[in-house]
Amino acid sequence: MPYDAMTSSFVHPDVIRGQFCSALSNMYRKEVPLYGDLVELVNEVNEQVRAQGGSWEIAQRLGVERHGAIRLGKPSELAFIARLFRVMGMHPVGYYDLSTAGVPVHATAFRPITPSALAANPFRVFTSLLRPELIVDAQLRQEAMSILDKREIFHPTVRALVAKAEEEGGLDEREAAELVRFALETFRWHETALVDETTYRKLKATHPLIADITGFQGPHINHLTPRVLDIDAAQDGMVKRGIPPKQIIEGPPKRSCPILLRQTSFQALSEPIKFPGGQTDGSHRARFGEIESRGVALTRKGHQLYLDLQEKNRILAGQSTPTDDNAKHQARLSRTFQPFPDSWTELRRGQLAFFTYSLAFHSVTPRLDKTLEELIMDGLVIATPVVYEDFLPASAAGIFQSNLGEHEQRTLGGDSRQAEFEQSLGRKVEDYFEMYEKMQEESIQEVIRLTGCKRG
Ligand code: OOG
Ligand code: NI
Repeated sequence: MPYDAMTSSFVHPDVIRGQFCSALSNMYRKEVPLYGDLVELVNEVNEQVRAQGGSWEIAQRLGVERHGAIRLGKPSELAFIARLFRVMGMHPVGYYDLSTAGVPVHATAFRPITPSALAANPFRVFTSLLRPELIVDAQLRQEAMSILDKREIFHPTVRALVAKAEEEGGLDEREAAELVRFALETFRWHETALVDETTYRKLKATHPLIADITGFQGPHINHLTPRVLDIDAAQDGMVKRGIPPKQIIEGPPKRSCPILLRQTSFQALSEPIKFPGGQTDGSHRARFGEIESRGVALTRKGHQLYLDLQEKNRILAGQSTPTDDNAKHQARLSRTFQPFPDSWTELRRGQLAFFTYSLAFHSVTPRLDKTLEELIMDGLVIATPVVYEDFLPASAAGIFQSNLGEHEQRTLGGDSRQAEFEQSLGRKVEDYFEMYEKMQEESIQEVIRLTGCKRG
């Protein structure tokens, strides 16, 4: 039975996702206390912004994390996590190839897809999968794959409950609570490595990410990300609170009409680890805290303009980027982004961003002579920006790199392997452009149906 046909004796997937998100957040705050400090800072900044009159996006669901991230080792882990997340109402959206940026993984984001599910709980998980074929040393590649081959990251109770949910159409309250409890086991930190010290060092020398993915019993959650209403204030606040931020805020510059996604994080902690059999201790960097601020979703045309301007900025920055501080970077970025229209009307008329349309009043007299645009101008129809709910591969790569520290790298760059990724996943990923387009189109059709107006 499909999940949307569930009867009321089952716990709604949105509710299970909410419970999972809050359990994960509690666990992570205990595991990484600095993350708790970041959450406190975010709450302070959000309070200030709200006291000053709020932000562009409705200030709802501020207290819950927007996303987290894990890194998986083998296709069968990805296939099963897709089934687990589906029980929580999260579906794979987007394909992100990070190999072009020297990070040997590709990824998707498991997320709620309907507006009501996003409003109920927006939590999503950026999930990457190792691409072992990018490890140059054939012997080490073999070794990494055989370590992963033996690894089981899911608790048997989780496997059983996911199968049951699929067969019967859902889980009752007791089963949902058990699922959340045992699913946490997969995301927990393991202080003792899965491999001996020599192997760990070899993996790390190839790429720190390879050690992080193959060196442990499970894909520990590596960050959680609450939403902040003023990310520039939060970046400064981190410095003041002694939370070491990454060098720059990723993504577009600050604007009156925010676009896409801006993100920053504190640098991953160096944490003590042990090796099996009481061998000497080591240290490992993987876990951090991140904050994000979301703007309007861009059309393909708008997204291309965004990429072109980022590329232009990279060229303008030239050699200065590595030592650039955030203030300089943001100032340059703002200048480079001058050509990107910064009013909702221009973004809409230029078909650069997605909007949904609705009536300003409950009842309307038919407007057969008018166009949609005229009704907007008359104040009878409202155009609301659609929030970008996805990720940016270049920003993600920046987040990855800032957390790996100085490292050598013995992995290759690769070409995009979406079909292979989807084969591991067991299905195709959703195309987010198509999803936003559909939301926009459905709302236009509804306004046309209600008013009889012309499209344009
Ligand atoms: C994931 C980094 C990507 C984001 O917000 O872009 C990400 C990772 O470090 O595993 O979470
Ligand atoms: Ni993130």
